[in-house]
Amino acid sequence: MSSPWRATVLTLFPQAFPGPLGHSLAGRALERGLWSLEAHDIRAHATDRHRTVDDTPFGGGAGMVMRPDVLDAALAAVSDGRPAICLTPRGAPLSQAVVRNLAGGAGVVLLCGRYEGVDQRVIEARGLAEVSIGDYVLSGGELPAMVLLDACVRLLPGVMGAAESAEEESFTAGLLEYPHYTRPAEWQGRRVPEVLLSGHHAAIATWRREASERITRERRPELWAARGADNLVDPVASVPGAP
Ligand code: 9D3
Repeated sequence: MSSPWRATVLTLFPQAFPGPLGHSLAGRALERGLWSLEAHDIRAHATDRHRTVDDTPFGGGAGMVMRPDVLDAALAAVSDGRPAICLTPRGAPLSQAVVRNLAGGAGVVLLCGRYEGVDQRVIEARGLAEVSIGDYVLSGGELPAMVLLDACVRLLPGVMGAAESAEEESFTAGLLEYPHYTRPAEWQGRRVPEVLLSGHHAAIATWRREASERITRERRPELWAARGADNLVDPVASVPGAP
């Protein structure tokens, strides 16, 4: 192997890492050297006596804003051409297209926001892409960073078996999964669909395809409408400064 995929996280809570990423699939891959993870304390780049990392917003309003000078110093200390992403509720939604693109590169630098947000000038000056993991309010960017890393790491070469890798196609193709069943064939009076017991592989494939399509239509009409369209593009790849 050349050099493993490298993740650098800038955060006020470096002790939160690796957290859940130290377990399960990502944790085993970390132990096997398939990727590396460094969490850096943003506060180490504060310059005043009180190690201040935030200040009040110009224009007024609630909360505090992360200072551009401190964040710039933190970013300068780790930047090496890898894409740098700020996790923020106002970012572009994380998608499998974004994940696939990042996993195919050298790694990523992640800036975890806290407080109300990050001074806009450091986002522009450093060409940071902004990514959100969904429309709900969390208390910081640390969990989103872990979500993004988990999604990337499982795509790295050697992390998953070939069988599981093939399953990737399903979501990538823009359909939700069909329902799954195992033994017993009858449980609490509920029978497994007969076709799945038939051994008729073509009929099983047809049943699964139709089930996937119906579930996608019912639960995710916007996914169904975009099927086969350009939902495979990565909005983060087109950010100013992205390679
Ligand atoms: C009052 C305006 N708030 C925005 C909805 C301010 C605000 C709330 C929560 C600013 C930052 C946060 C902390 N969240 C994140 O840093 C974050 C996040 C999230 O809350 N939801 C989904 N994805 C992400 S990525 C980073």
